[in-house]
Amino acid sequence: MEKLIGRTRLVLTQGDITQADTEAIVNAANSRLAGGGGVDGAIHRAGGPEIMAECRKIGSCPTGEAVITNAGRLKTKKVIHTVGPIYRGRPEDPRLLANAYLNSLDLAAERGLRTVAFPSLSTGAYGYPLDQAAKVALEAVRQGIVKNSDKLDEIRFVLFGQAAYDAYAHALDHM
Ligand code: AR6
Repeated sequence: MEKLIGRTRLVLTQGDITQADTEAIVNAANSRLAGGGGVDGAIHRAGGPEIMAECRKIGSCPTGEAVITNAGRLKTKKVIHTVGPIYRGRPEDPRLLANAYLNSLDLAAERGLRTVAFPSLSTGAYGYPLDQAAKVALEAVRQGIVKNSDKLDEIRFVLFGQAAYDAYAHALDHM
């Protein structure tokens, strides 16, 4: 599924983000940049130890912000590590989740990375309900594209499994 926002394509796909051939991929990291399970584990396994070595040098990343490293053995050029909120049903959860997408897109645009793949941040270990997260994610990405118009060619969501794909497809239909 695909939608054009200005001259930027917003694309929904299903698959494994470690295989993405975009110029940057986004990692669902934790604030200590310490690695873990889910997307984070998959990216470090597939990319090799170079990525963690850079994460150690950077040290940490507050919730909602983003940092960038090289991509080791991955096809992509750079990995943007961002930290979504651990879902607790607080009023600030949507803002923190939106910030993670917006700051990742700002960083990509600033570095001249024109194609970016995102996983569904916060919806695994961090427990954010998929339907709510999909709405926040797509609205934030729309805003980020508008803000960085002419600097981004394609923003792709690489969704893991049918349920995640369906939630994002539904949210995009209603956007
Ligand atoms: N490609 C794309 N999506 C994936 C992949 C993959 N290879 N693997 C899992 N997903 P999660 P979070 C989906 O838990 O909720 C880590 O331990 C998954 O199905 O990766 O932000 C970190 O170190 C889910 O829909 O990230 C943090 O401590 C989505 O990616 C914490 O988990 C996000 O799930 C971050 O939790």
